[in-house]
Amino acid sequence: MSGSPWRLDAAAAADALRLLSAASLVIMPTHQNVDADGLSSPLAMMHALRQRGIRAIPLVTDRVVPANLHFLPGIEEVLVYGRDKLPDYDAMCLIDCADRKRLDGFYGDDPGRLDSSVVPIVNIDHHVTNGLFGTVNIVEPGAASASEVVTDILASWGTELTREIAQCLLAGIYGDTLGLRTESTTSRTMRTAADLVDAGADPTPVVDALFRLKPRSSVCLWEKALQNVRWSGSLIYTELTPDVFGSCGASPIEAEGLVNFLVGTEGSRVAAILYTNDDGWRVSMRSMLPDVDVAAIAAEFGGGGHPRAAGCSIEGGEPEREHFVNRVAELAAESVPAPTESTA
Ligand SMILES: [Mn+2]
Repeated sequence: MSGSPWRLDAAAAADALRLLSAASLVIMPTHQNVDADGLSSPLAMMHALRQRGIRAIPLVTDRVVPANLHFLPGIEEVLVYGRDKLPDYDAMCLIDCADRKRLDGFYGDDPGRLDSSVVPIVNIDHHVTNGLFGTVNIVEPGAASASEVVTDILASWGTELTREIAQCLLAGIYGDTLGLRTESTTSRTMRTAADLVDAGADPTPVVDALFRLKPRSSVCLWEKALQNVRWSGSLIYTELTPDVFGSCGASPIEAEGLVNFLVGTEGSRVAAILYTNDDGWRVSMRSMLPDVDVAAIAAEFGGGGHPRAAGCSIEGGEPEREHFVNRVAELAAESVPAPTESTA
């Protein structure tokens, strides 16, 4: 458990409230492939601003409200870009979005929408890479989730922490920390979660929706992926073809937890999933060991990422794939300490 302590910039939070209070409608577009934190945090903000008579609406930018987030209080008020009519808005609040380009079509169709000199933007986030594109920026990389930052902002505003707000914020924290289990989880994160439970949030539906309930297609996909597990040295890997996804009726997102499942296998130093495509394979890699840097391994194949999670692509066929798995095994091999020099 690590993570630097952080303290909310109360002056920026006050600026954000002034900006939002002046608006007649605040739109809150979410990042593409929206997850629990990305949707829960604007929903909590919607409920909170309503207490002050400010209208704010979350907008899912890439066409789908994920089925596992339907339990969030207020989800029926969320608009979907391209499906629902875009209302007239005069302020924007982006939460959990490090990059304007991650707003999918909402940005792509008209980048001018994200010009803060045209429409004022409140930018609330916890990604260290945030572009600080807002009129007001509240970015706290020490926070494990945007929902944690929003919890503090609402407290600084004197917002009444209702059960529905607490439920949204707890879902966001659990989503980004995998239920308070990631390295980014701090004691502060846990205290915030405890405060939300005290305010009426119920962890059970959050845990069920985010970590337990799954479609039958996921079990089909995992069954086939696990039957096909192979090793190269300490690399454990499996391949998933479009045929497998098709025969199970599964979407790519359903394979996402699989590499994290494999990485905990005894005797493995690196885990990978190879997704077959027209050019070869897209690879997702993980390691749990401090002496293995999968970002460096991925970089050798033109990819990148973080030391514990990275990805790359392999172009070609069987020989290229064999070279890849052998090379990863070589790079991940336990380093042998250099022999001490003998003067005898
Ligand atoms: Mn987040």
